[in-house]
Amino acid sequence: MKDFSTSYPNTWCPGCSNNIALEAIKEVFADFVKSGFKKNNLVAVTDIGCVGKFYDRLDMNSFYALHGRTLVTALGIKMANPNLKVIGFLGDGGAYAEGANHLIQMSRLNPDITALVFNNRVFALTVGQATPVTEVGYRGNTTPEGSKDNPYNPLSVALSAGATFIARVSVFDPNSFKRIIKSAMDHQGFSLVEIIQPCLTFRPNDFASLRQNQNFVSENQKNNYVEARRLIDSWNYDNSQPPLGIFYEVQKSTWGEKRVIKRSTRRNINKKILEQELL
Ligand SMILES: Cc1ncc(C[n+]2csc(CCOP(=O)(O)OP(=O)(O)O)c2C)c(N)n1
Ligand code: SF4
Ligand SMILES: [Mg+2]
Repeated sequence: MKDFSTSYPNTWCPGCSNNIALEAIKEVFADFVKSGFKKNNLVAVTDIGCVGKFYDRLDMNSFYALHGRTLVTALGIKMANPNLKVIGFLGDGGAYAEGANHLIQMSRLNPDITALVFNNRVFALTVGQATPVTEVGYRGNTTPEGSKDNPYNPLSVALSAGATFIARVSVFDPNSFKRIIKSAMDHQGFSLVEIIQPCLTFRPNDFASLRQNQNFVSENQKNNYVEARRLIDSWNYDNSQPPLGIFYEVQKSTWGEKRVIKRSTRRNINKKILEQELL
């Protein structure tokens, strides 16, 4: 998609699945612009990691945030200009380890921003350490005898904290990938999309198994909390195929909507300021 392409060199490993995601995301963004949304009002905020290179590869307004601090940066940008559509790009390390509390708070507060979590189940840029969603037994540089710690389920935590849109897609299924990311961007409130992807360099065996995943859920009951809980908790980041699709989507007041100050309150504040100035 020419409109969002840059001439910046591609620094991902040859064949990295981020390249597939990049092309699909460029299409989603281009469709947004075609439907009348101003390109200048789309903002990407990227975390640190291989995922951070989306900053280099997308020609659009962007901010390269600190590791684990993407979502709070995105919220700050949205606060400054509520007309912007702000999309965070995070890895599983940044979102589920360093930035875990921010993910919980965004789920709780429901600001109108989107989080795309690229989950390759490894700290890839720092050469292959286990993250909190790596399965027991994974052998990496810091776990030569196999990871010994159980993963946790961050989507389940987000649901508990009040998230209003939770989905999972595979990088190998561009059609549902594009459909679901578009729905997430259309959603009024915090939307969380986990993107399952293999890291060719540090988890090469994932490639074949993730390509075969056809474990799509029915989205007929996506506004049903109990059903969402069942679907999300049915996979605990082990070696089985994760369910894919939109698990939960409901409407609640957003962080911004709850902060529209009533005229009478504003008048009182102004009155108090004036009184203090006269003292
Ligand atoms: C606060 C902080 N902690 C640690 C690092 C080191 N660091 C840079 S990239 C990275 C790994 C990122 O992993 P992930 O978020 O999963 O992204 P991926 O590289 O897998 O796309 C780490 C730990 C850092 N830059 N800043
Ligand atoms: S280390 Fe893994 S995630 Fe990073 S660019 Fe290489 S293949 Fe892609
Ligand atoms: Mg990662």
